[in-house]
Amino acid sequence: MKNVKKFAALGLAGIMTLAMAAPALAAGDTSEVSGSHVFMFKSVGNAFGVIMYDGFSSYMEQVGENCTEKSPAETTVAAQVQLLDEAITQGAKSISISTNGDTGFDEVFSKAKEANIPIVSVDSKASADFRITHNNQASTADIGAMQVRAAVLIELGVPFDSADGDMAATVEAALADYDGEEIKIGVLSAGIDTPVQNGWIAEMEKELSKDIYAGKVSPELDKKYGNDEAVKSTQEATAFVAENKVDVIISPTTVGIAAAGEVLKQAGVDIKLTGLGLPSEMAPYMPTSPEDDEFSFVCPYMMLWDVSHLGASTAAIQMAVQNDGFDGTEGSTVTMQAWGEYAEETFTAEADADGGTGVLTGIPYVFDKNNMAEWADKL
Ligand code: RAM
Repeated sequence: MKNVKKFAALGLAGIMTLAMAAPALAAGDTSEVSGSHVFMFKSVGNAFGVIMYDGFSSYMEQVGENCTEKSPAETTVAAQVQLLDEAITQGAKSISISTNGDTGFDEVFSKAKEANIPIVSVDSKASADFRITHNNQASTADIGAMQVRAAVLIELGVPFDSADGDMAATVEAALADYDGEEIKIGVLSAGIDTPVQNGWIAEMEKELSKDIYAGKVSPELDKKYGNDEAVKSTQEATAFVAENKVDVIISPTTVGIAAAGEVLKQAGVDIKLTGLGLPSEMAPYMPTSPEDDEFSFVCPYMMLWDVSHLGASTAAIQMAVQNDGFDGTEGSTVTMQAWGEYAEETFTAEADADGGTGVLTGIPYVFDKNNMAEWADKL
């Protein structure tokens, strides 16, 4: 498996320095921004954002550039707009952002454009009108479909390793033999307007509209929104338990899946869990040994990608803008220097459905009982 090899190389720069991650600037902090590449995640305190910034800053350090994290305390568009405005006024060199919504940024992004501050989005898109390009962590269609397949296989008691690399065929075969009640899937997402999660949910719905699911898995997803906040995500996960309407929950956010893991573990109910999680946060709810019976755990398996590399590739895109005239047009390329244990890579901007372009820099990876012990300490 190609992805295993690439992912197994993950380690040097990002992960090991996690504990040393620079503290994020609090809202209103005016230091360190001038002449610096600003990285803005959805909010501070999200481990996914911390790991991404660690990769970003490690690459920037390697190429001799300064960078700063400037993420808001609250996971809202308004809070990001305020900090963006400050970053522009303070003379940021570039802005890399994972957005909390798809509207509300136009005015501040125009201001950045006028000041010649390039905007690259990562994880959650910025408008095609203002971004140079979007750094996509893995194919949106793949992530959406894989999460549905994982949810169905888990509900049917099929271990991931029996899929032998072909989840689609395994789901089809398992459903062909299934004549039980219609399976109901719940989604515990981030914000109701968050572009990246909404993109994945649309792909989940597309997957569920395929004939193989008809009459066996409900095409309707029961959606709840935890806003990428631990407290709100816990409340929403608790509501799933109280309502007892879904068989399995997909949480396409590391904050949501960890909160749901704890709620489901405490409740001791039958509802299973999968989605996108950090192995370090999900270890208490997942099998960690090949000998484990994965179905006695809340979350038998889940997915993610190389988060540190995602941050580093974002930095590489900004450096290509700065030094190589990369403007994000379709077909233009970004060369990412050898970094950590990675050899030099080249990424190509491809047309995106929203009229802008995107650069694909990663692939989804499944964490299950066979590799969790290895990854729980690293990611
Ligand atoms: C969360 C964020 C992010 C998502 C990951 C999987 O931390 O919401 O958008 O990509 O999880």
